[in-house]
Amino acid sequence: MKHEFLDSINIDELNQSENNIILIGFGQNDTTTLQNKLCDIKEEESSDTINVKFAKDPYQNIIIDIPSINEDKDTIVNRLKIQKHFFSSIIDIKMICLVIKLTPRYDDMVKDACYLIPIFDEYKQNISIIITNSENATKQSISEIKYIFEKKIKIGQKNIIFSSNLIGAEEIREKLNEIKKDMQNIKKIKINLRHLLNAYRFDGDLDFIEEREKFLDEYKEKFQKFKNELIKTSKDFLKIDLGLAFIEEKNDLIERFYEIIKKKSNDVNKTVFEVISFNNEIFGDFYIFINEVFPKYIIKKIFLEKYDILILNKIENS
Ligand SMILES: Nc1nc2c(ncn2[C@@H]2O[C@H](COP(=O)(O)OP(=O)(O)OP(=O)(O)O)[C@@H](O)[C@H]2O)c(=O)[nH]1
Ligand SMILES: [Mg+2]
Repeated sequence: MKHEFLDSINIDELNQSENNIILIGFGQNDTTTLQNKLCDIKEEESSDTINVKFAKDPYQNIIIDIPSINEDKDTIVNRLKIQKHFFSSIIDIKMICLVIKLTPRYDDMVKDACYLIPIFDEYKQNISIIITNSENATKQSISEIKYIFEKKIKIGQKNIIFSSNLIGAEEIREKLNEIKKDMQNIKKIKINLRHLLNAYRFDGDLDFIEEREKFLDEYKEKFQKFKNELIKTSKDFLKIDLGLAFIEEKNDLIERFYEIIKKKSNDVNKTVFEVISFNNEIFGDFYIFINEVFPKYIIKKIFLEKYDILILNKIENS
């Protein structure tokens, strides 16, 4: 495994550390500012994080700033490559910090969390939430946010930290250390790629609306056909056959859609963006069908090892 993203910290140090903490969020959620703060790094101006950045805090925690999940079409291939590469490397992770910016609408913040948490669904005990930009939060809104988050996303109030320009680094570090005590090291973290892709929430490009509609129609027709078959099928093994056939058809559809968009756009970023967004759009129905057909443990395997790899491999090879 290559680690070209490593600069300041050497690979052995990282592999041996039991104090690796990742920061991840949507674009411009102050992730880098937070890393700089925790690690006493003075940086004059902030810029888009393109690579994974490693830095150590005074307690020897390695704080890892992951490029954000954002809507910028021009950088999506690179971002996904780096994210995929990072999460398939062989390091242990102690804590996953989801970095969410304070907004007046709590439901927007909850929604962000609802997109981020499933990426790490196997490791819910290792998740904490850092609410940034919270200098204007009142005591009341802080307790409301904690309450709502706990209710809706089932992350304990203790694991929610507020951060702002006005809160000192040491205070945040202490809270992180406190939370960390109750967490077990994750050996070789494995994320849910499907949910990572799903967190890229964008609409398709107008340039490809015709192709998209055509493929959507085709998908809907196929979906209906398989649904009708499923109703007629009572034996479990036949249902599974049907599910596998549907996956094949769907992958084939995505494959063809990819080729057509690639030809038309001649731009790999645009193509990948469009394919992910199309795939996200049809995923809801698809998931319901798959859930009716396969036992739960198989579904995990399909999504992790087969289904979205198709798209991600294209990115890798682009
Ligand atoms: N008011 C306020 N502004 C902040 C705070 N933290 C960061 N900012 C500003 O928010 C902007 C985004 O900060 P970054 O830390 O670069 O955000 P990021 O999540 O790393 O962004 P990308 O890597 O580009 O996705 C910068 O202009 C920061 O100066 C904060 O606590 N309060
Ligand atoms: Mg950044």
